[in-house]
Amino acid sequence: MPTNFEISDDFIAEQNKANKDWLAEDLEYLARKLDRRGVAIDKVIESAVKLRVAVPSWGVGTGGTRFARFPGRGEPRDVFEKLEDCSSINKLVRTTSAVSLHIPWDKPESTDDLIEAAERHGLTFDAMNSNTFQDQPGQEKSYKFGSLTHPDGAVRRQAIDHNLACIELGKKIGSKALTVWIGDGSNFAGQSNFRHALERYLESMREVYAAIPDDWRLFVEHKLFEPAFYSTVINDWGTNYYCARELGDRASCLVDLGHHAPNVNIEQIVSRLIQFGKLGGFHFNDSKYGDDDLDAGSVKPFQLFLIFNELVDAGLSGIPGFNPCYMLDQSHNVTDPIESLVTSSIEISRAFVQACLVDRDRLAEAQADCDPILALTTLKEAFTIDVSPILAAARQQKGGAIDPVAAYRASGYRTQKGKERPARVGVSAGIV
Ligand SMILES: [Mn+2]
Repeated sequence: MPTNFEISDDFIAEQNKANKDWLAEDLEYLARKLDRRGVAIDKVIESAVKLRVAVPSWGVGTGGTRFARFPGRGEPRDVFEKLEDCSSINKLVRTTSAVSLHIPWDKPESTDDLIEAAERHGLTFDAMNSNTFQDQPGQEKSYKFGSLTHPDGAVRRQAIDHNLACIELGKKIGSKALTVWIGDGSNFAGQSNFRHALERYLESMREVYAAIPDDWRLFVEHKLFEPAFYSTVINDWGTNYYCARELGDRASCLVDLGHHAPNVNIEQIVSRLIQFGKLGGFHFNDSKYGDDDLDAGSVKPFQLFLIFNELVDAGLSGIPGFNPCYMLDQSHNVTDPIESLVTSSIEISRAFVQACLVDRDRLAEAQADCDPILALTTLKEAFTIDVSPILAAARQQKGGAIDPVAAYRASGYRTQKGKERPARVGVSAGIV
């Protein structure tokens, strides 16, 4: 392999020198503040150190809209260059050591090379993602009118086989989960028989589920609309829950924050899925109007906090089988994708740490006393604590950057990649 530019541990340590003093000062103040409330800051830092959120391989390329895509400089051109970028993100924040692949976008010519590259970068593989929402060159049947739910059994067969191939590849590279999102649905009233489409979905998915190894999980991802604009087969969490339950214990629901109608109470959906033992994991992003795929925590940080409030509460309650997987799934249209993924992973950590600081006894008391103001102020108190020093300390402890974006910019990484990766014609990134 040629020696491509990397952000070295030494460079990060050097950058951290400039920020060490203020971090110590801020930590000391925050430690005193938390101590007054009986919270030991070291324990909180320890929790932050353990948190993991996977990054999607497709996130390191520039996304786009239905109207245009504006390619960035030095974009990764294949899965190996995507791993390079994912590795850089992890070096800066140290919480993103797992990468989620999308097949066939990331299908390698050699599985051994892929394994070797991941090992070299200190990365592992998160959930495999199958793609039956677009046609690939040379593909026999078209997914224009659906895949796993298509009225034609031959199309369904092709879509099932693709999912089986994703599982096989995943087994070789050490993945432990398959995420299935389908674009199937309809654009016109009467176009599709809702009941029959869902029956076909379950029939197809039963075959996929049967191929899931014992130590794997199968995530079903629902989505309200798009690419189908009248109806979607797996349209909401209720349908998702029903399907996951029908399939079996290894199947659970994946919640993509953008896949709900505006103003839907997502934290309550999360709570319901936890209660029903079917919360598999998340695709984190943010939105204003629809499935905008904006950066996590950029529009509705309080919602993100409230979701983590449910997650932390479930963790503390020791709910059996509660073990959700966290992943970012967003589209970067106007930013350097590395900077977006770095800051978004920090926002996930921030919401988690804030949720850890909720005074749960006082919240329970407020709930029991029917005191909504005390309940809300208890949550708000945790939400408004600036936990940045805790996040920075957790990163630093693992060799990451105190100020990751500043360190990234100072490294000149993007300029270097611009030289190493001259653009290839026809490279495109995707959004799911
Ligand atoms: Mn998603």
